[in-house]
Amino acid sequence: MSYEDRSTQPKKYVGFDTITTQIENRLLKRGFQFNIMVVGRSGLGKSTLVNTLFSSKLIQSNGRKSVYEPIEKTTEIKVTQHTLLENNVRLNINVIDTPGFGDQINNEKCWEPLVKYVKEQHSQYLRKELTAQRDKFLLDTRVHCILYFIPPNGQKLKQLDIQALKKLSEIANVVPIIAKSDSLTLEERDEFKKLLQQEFMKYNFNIYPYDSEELYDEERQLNEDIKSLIPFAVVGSENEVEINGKNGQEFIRCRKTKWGLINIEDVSQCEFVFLRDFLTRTHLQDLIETTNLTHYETFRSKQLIALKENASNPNRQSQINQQAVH
Ligand SMILES: Nc1nc2c(ncn2[C@@H]2O[C@H](COP(=O)(O)OP(=O)(O)OP(=O)(O)O)[C@@H](O)[C@H]2O)c(=O)[nH]1
Ligand SMILES: [Mg+2]
Repeated sequence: MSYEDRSTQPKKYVGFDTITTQIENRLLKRGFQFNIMVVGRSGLGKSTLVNTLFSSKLIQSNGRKSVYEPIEKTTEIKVTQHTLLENNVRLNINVIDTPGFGDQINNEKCWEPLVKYVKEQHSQYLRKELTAQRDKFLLDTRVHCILYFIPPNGQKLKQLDIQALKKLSEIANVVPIIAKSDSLTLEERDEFKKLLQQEFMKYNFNIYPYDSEELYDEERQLNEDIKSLIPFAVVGSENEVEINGKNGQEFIRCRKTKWGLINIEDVSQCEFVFLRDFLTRTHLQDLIETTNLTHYETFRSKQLIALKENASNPNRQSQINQQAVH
């Protein structure tokens, strides 16, 4: 509103109705930081899917420079940074790719390095927060979302996945997905989804999104809809194929097989688009906020209580630091 316009307003006009624009401008300038981790058994298409999710709008990255570079087996936790820019909104994304489970002779507790990684990021953030002269904006490396890949075998969860899902959902927002769902028929996919939803209830996993009394009615409804879709049945592909579409020649992202094309952007073929919308359109801010207000807060208060209790006993300080990552 211009100053001239204000003179015509009733006298009591203060101008705080512009607060949303002010906040928006500030947030847009700063940009958003979103950290997403992919986890699951070996060879389920984790690396492919994250590249499918974010590569199309990528303007800067320290990962692979082109889709023609082959995806290699992931052997260590690897963070790649991407910056997406859409309508002046800057989104900084860290993708944390992790080695697949289940390749070792002894696969017991193979999720432990991942739990340790998540807790370490919390611990680093807490340390930064507690320094006397902390930075104005703390670099946020906390994991905001874990995509958990489940093999498309139509069976109940195996012990390894049960343990991993349990441990990870206690400390971060976990979103399970059915990997490589092109190997299931549509009926099999629906059956499997129902079975997995029952399994999540049976084992009482804390699957994101969570129920909260603070939600507005529309948000609650949206979460109910999302819950009925989880685990999203996805297909990943980095390749684009030129087809004769409605609007002439167009490129679609798909998997080309001997018997035809799987258009991964087509919701009648897989739920990749639902997952992408959920992550980038409807729940991005909530994933970041829930990490801060729920998961990090739990970690923080545990640590601070432990610090207080042990303040009189300096010998135990080193034990606290160790507890932070176990
Ligand atoms: N059929 C099918 N194959 C897929 C899909 N996504 C990936 N693949 C293929 O599966 C193989 C493994 O893909 P990756 O993305 O390397 O799998 P990963 O989970 O990162 O593997 P690790 O790093 O070894 O754990 C590749 O040949 C991919 O082309 C999918 O949705 N459907
Ligand atoms: Mg990989």
